[in-house]
Amino acid sequence: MFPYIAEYRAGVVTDGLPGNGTAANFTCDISNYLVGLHSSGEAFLGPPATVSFASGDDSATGTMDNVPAARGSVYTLPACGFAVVGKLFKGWQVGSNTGNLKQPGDTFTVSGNTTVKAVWEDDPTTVVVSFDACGGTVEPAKAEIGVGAAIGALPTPTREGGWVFLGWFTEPAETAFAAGEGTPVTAETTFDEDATVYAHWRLPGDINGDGSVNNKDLTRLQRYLKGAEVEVVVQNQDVNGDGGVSNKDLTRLQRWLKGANVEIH
Ligand SMILES: [Ca+2]
Ligand SMILES: [Ca+2]
Repeated sequence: MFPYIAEYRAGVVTDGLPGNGTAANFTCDISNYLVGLHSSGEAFLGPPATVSFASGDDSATGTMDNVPAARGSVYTLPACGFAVVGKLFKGWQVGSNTGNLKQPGDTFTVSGNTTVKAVWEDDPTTVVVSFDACGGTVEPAKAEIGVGAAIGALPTPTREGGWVFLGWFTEPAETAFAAGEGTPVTAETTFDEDATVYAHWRLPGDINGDGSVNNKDLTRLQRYLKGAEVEVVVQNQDVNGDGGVSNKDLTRLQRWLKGANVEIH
């Protein structure tokens, strides 16, 4: 790499006094070198290094660009451009120095390529509710609310393949037959600690609850309508959406399976 040859000279003065002042007073006239500020405030030319930023948390959002800096220069730490739901920014860890967190506006001397990592602490006044879409997708996947506060507006997940969202619940649905059962989560639900809530889904026409719609569902509905003791997904029986369960639903499902231009509910 570059030999460490900082030049304690004025560089090429474009404005202001040589030797002291800000780096903006100087122009680099050596290829690949950068203008930096020595801790004394004197500008100099030095070989380049990179200051890069790490979020410090897998769930962080935001990005921060790498910053080129002259090796040996004093670098002033910026504000944190990352955010983590439910956590507060505690400070910057410079390199491997875990014992001495620095704050935005603090400085360090760039001795080489340096990673500056954000350090976080739990926000004691908030809880994080995670949304598990259970086969679907949802945005945002987390909400931060005050301890004991109502969660308010809930996100609506989506799922490919015709699945219909039944709502958020405190437990996942064990099977299609259990979807919609359990304790629902509403805008008024409050949380005293971090929690995960789960999407429940149903698939219109999936009478036997096996996750697909085919002739087996037709047979199952037929048997059910004849009074046989068979298990059916209650929410999926009213295939034509008229509010009742009858042979009309059987006909509707049959036509849908044959590719007719009809809707199933
Ligand atoms: Ca099925
Ligand atoms: Ca019906």
